[in-house]
Amino acid sequence: MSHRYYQPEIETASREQILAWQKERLVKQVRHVWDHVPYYRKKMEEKGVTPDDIQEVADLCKLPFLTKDDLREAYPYGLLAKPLTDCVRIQSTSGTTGKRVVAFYTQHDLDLWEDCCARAIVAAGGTNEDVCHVSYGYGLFTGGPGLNGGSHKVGCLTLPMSSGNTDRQLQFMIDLGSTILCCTPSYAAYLAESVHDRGLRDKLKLKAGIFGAEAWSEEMRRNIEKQLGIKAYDIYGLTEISGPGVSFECEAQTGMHINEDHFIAEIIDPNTGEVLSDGQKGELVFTSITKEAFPLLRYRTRDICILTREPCPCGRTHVKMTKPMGRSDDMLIIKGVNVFPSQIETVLLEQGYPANYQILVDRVNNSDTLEVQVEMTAENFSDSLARITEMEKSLVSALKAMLGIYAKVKLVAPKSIVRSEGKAVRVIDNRKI
Ligand code: DLL
Repeated sequence: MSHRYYQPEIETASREQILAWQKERLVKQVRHVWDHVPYYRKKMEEKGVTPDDIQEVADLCKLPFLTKDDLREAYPYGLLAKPLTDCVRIQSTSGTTGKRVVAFYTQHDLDLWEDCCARAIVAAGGTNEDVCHVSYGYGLFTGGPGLNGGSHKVGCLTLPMSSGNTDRQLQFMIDLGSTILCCTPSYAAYLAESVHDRGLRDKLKLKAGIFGAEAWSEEMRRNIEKQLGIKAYDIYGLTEISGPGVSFECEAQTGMHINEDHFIAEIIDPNTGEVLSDGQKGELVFTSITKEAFPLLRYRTRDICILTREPCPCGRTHVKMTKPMGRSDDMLIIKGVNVFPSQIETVLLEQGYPANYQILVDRVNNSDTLEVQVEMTAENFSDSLARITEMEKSLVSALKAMLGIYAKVKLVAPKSIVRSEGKAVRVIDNRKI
C-alpha cells in the first residue's frame, strides 16, 4: 500500500508510541478545555479535578462525563473552546434521537476530520484513479461533507451526488464509471435493488462501498456485496466527535480501527459509569485530543460495542471497535425485555427477507405490543395465502427464539415500506406519543 493517506508511521505505530501521543495531547487538551470552556471547568470543579490531576491516559477516568443532555443544555455555544472568529464550519446531528446538536470546526479541525475520512477511503482501496460517488446527504449532516473532503485528499475524482434521485445516481454511476460508493447501508441496499431491477449490474464499475451512519448486519453486507459486486466497508462516526471517520474498516472486515492519534476510546458500564476492560461489552466513550473548536472530553456516545486489540492482518495497530450492537438509549424495552432493532434485522435476513422492515411498538390495555412489518420478495408475493400465513408463523417463532418475546409479524407487499435516502426510520414507538 503506498498512499500518503495511508500513514504507516501513525497507523501501525507501537502501543507505546500511541500512548505517548495520547498522553501528550490529552494533557494539553484538558488544559485548553479548562481555560476556555467554563461549562466543563465547572463540571471538573464539582468533581474536585484540576488539569494537574491529568498526567497520564490512565488519569482519564478522573474526568467527568459529557452527555447529549450537556450538549443540549450548553446549546449552541456553551462548549465552544475557540472564538467564533476562528471557526469556519458548523455541522449538526441528523436528529434521529431528539433535538439537534451543533458542532463547530476550525480549519485545523476540518483538516484532521478529512484526514480521518481519507484513511477510511484508502483502507477501502481508494487511490487517485478512483471515482468516488458520495451519496451521503450534504448540508448539516456530516456524511456528505466528511467523505467529500476525504475523497479530495486521496485525490479521487469526487462526485458530490448527495442522496436522492435514484435515476440520476445510476446514470452518473454508469456514465462516469463510479468505482467507490459512499452512502448509508439502507440507501446502498435500495440502490442495489434498483440496479438489480433494471438489469444494470454489468454496466457498473463499482469495486467498493463505504457504508455507515446506521446499524447494518453482516447479512445485509453480504447481500449488498453480492448484488453490486463490491467489497463493502463499514465506517463509523458521530457529529459530536467530528463526523464519519472516527473509525473505519480495513480489508479484514473484522471491526473498525479507531483513529487513536485523535480520539481516545473507553468502554464503560452504561449503568454505573465504571470503565470496563478490552473485550467487555459496554458504552463507547470518546475524548477528542486534537480538536480545537469543539473538544469533547469523555463524551458518552450511547453506542454499545466491544474494543479489541487483537493484532489485525492489515498491520494497523489502532484499537478496533465492533459494529455498534445497538444504543443504550434507543434500546427498546418491550414487556420488560431489552430489544435491539439489529436483533430483529438479523432474524429477517437469516430467513431470506430483504432488509426492508418497520418495527411498530404500542401499548394496548397497559401491555406492550410489538409488530414487525416485513416486505416480501417479489417471488413470495405471488404465493398462496396459506403459504404466506405459514411464513409469518415461522418468522414469529424465529423472532421469539431471538428476542424471548412474541412479536406479531405482518408480511407486506414488495416496495410498500417507504425507502430512505439517509438513515432508515426502522422503529415507530407509539407508546411515547
Ligand atoms: O452518522 C456520522 C456518519 C456519517 C458516520 C456517515 C458514518 C458515515 P450522526 O448523525 O451524529 O453522525 O450520528 C451518529 O450514528 O452515535 C451511531 O449510533 C450511529 N452510527 C454512525 N455510524 C455507524 C455505523 C453520523 N457504522 C450515530 N454503524 C452514532 C452503526 C452507526 N451505527
